Amino acid sequence: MKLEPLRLAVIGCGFFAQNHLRAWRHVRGVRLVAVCDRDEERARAAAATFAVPAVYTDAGTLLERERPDFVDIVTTPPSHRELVELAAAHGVAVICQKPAAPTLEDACAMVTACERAGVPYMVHENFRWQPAIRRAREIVATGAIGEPYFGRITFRSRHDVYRDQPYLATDRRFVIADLGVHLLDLARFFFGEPDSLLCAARRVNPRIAGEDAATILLRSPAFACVTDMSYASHQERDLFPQTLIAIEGSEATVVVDADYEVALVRTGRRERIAILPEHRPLAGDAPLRESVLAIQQHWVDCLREGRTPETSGRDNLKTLDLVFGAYQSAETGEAYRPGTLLAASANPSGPSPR
Ligand code: NAD
Ligand code: 89V
Repeated sequence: MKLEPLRLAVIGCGFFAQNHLRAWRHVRGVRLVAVCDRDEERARAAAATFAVPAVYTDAGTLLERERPDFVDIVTTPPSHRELVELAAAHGVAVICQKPAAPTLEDACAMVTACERAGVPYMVHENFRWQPAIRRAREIVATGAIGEPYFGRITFRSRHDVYRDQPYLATDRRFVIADLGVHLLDLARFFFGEPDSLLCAARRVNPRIAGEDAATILLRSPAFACVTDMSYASHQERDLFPQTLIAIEGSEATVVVDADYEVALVRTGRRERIAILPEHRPLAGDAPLRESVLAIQQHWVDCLREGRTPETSGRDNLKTLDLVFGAYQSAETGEAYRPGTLLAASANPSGPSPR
């Protein structure tokens, strides 16, 4: 039986939405029926480029008139809560860009709104959908490296990220919230939940408001994982936007090296792992773009099959807890016990995490 395509609308047509819009053309089982941006020119430009029939400047009006099966929210974080709650109030499923919200209370409220309304909700956390990273995770799952006990997940650059995303220069909290959220999700993807976190962070670039370098150590009895990030690093070759990974196990190490090379390393030996050329319409594009297509397809497949997506709103609360815990640890100099802030945010009578 041929299923009708799911009708979707994209809200927010700025910088990163171009990647979403481009990817939606290749996702199986969807039809893009409308775009919306407060900035009408941006919405119109997106509609023209991607042949979208309807244009809105107000998300509420779009939801009333179009009644889509789901919306894809690609606005900046301060608007996420309002838009996710609006979708939930209309009984519309929702996928929302990272970081889900500027506070844990907002993120919890978004999950609650969607759960109460019975609508699926996923955070667009795309780094784990990069083909090389996915392949490395599969290798760990085969047992080829033995028992994983150490990880290093690193993203260091001096790329002028502020050119395309100027709000990052003025956000009081920058690199942990914007980029660290990806790396902390990857740490959870490879290792599961830590029981302790320690963070050091600093601002190197004096022209921005927030921190642009951070190192976070996650620990549990089973593993230690270091995630480190920077937009201030002088390097001979800048690898933006690549994430380098090493997962050490009792039998071998799996790495994602420069230029997305996946390899299995044993003392004195390196076995390159090819990433199979499956049917990947955006293959050859920047793997970040490919990861956008992969996560969007995952979301649609989950909606159709009634499955919970990997980075559901509820799952993503654990990643955000680590983000806010990292800020707390950096500010206090003390280790953070994961789950503490989340418990306080989910229970408003508890101590405020703000
Ligand atoms: P942007 O400022 O370029 O675009 C956001 C757009 O949303 C703007 O055009 C703005 O007018 C519109 N908007 C804001 N509030 C709105 C509302 N209530 N209704 C309708 N439109 C509204 O921002 P961006 O750089 O594209 O970032 C968007 C999101 O994407 C952020 O959450 C950012 O963190 C994320 N992002 C993710 C990745 C990734 O790899 N996953 C990369 C870059 C950005
Ligand atoms: O997610 C983001 O905001 C991306 C990146 C991590 C590459 O900075 O722009």
